[in-house]
Amino acid sequence: MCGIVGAVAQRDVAEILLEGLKRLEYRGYDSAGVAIIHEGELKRTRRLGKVQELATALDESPLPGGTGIAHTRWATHGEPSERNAHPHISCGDIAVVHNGIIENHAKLREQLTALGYEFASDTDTEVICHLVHHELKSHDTLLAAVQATVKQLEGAYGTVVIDRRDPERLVVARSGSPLVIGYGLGEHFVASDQLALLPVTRTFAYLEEGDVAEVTRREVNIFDIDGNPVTREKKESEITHDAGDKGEYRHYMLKEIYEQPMALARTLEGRIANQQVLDTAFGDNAAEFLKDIKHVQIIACGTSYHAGMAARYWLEEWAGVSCNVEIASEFRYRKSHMFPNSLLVTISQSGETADTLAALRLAKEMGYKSTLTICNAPGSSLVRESDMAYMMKAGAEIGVASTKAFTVQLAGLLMLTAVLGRYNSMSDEMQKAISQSLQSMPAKVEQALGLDDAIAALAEDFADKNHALFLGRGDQYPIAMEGALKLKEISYIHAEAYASGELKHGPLALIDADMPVIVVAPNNELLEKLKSNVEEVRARGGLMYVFADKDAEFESDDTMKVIPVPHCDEFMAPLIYTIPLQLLSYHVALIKGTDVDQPRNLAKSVTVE
Ligand code: F1P
Repeated sequence: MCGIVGAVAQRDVAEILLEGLKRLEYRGYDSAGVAIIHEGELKRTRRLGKVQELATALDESPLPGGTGIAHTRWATHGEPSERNAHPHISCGDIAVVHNGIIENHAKLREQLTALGYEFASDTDTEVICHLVHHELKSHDTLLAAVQATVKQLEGAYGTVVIDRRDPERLVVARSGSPLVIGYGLGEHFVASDQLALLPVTRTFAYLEEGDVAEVTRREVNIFDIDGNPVTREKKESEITHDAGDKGEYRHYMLKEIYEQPMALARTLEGRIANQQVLDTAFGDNAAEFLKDIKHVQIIACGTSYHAGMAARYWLEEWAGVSCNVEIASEFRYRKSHMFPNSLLVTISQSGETADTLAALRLAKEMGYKSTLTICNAPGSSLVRESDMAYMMKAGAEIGVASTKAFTVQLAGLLMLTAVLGRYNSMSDEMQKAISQSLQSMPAKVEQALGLDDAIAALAEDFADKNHALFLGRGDQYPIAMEGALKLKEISYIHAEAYASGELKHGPLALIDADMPVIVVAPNNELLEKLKSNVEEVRARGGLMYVFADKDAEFESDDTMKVIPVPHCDEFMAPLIYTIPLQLLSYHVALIKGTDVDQPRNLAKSVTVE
């Protein structure tokens, strides 16, 4: 959600902090701030708006100093404003940045106010800095005061604290919100994501839940939830290319759309042999975990949820296992039934989505036979807490609206279908056909990207529209849902998706010339039924945009524009039809002039509920 960066070094750290914030800005971006200790004084600069506003302010009035913390915010408690931006400061001594939500902040605020602390913001975070300040009256060290403070906090936090009276130390604490320590030469760093620190180090250790660490230039001492000293494994970053660069592209989203053939090729690498998907795609011991599975429960949010929705069609039809799919925030708060021999699958680009993580923890308590995550972030909470992980290898995704992560998730889920199918009712021929389809995906996606110019021209029609309807049937229904989500996320056009068989049960009432209808129509056994639905729209004066297989025999006319999509087999069709819908939302957003990579009110990694 928000982004955190901290540094303790012999050099000035403002530039490092700022660069880190820029790299994390895609996660949350309504305000940003930095606090640095210099000659025993705590100096802070905060700005409403993007990190660039903060950069300009620091250009005009630089903050020297070797110990500092910085934050980019996505508001939860308190409106986006300078006074609510982090870092928050207590009594000129303690500065704090925080990701997550402190659920008992109201009670703590009352207690601290009674103790004489004055609050300068509406945030939940501010209780942390006053609490630390208060605890320092009865504890000797910043570490001990933070340890005493976190015991009183309920909710999720990743936090970094500095004290101007102890100027060469950061104290960090993690519970429910990721934090990573970066190791440099005679300097150390902390961040909510290693991406922030790649310009200064490639050696990282992730804190575990409940850990508190004190970080100085020379040492990093980590303590577990009970205060025992622990070591956390240091690893070299696996990020091979620097995702912080847009290259030749105007937006990260466009770059990521175009990276899909490469991302798919990477995700397939080493996972198919002898025309079969290998169990090891899901981890070394995956065969043991997967062989008796008869039911799959998929949990995810947003785009990842749509990938799960598509997989349900495949798992039930081709793998012969039953499958439920549910939004994580619903699953975690309701009593659900668990079938015997059930596999719990979480899908998440970031691996840190709070609701998905909570759902996984609940499922483990419920006694699911095994747990698998389809995830793009190595070392993330979902990966660490699941029995198995399918590492997506899509490369860092910066655009808030997910694109390449979605298609790579679909590929991973198709592989899961093949493997579970092998342990259940799938024929060798079908396994072979799925493997072949997977292997031809990168080239087919490349072909589908060739529709870019045609779609850019089409996008003009949407510039003055306020609503749109997306229709699909079968496993294209989730694709229609994903198309609608993309359009609303980045162009702010209200878009809804319907399974086209549902048209006459309500949405037909909406059809008129101002409601464009987008139809995804591959050449499958549902095509004839879809054609009847198209006629229903046409008869009501609706304007249609039909993405159809060239053999599907749709003709463009006054009421319908047909965009021929390269011919593809049934296994890859949902993935291929996703591409033109991504391009459509991108071009509509361009015309509307919205912020494509950082749409209003959204955040990339939703680490709060
Ligand atoms: C889920 C998700 C994304 C969406 C946006 C907000 O994230 O809904 O699908 O694009 O970035 O979060 P994740 O669990 O897949 O990381």
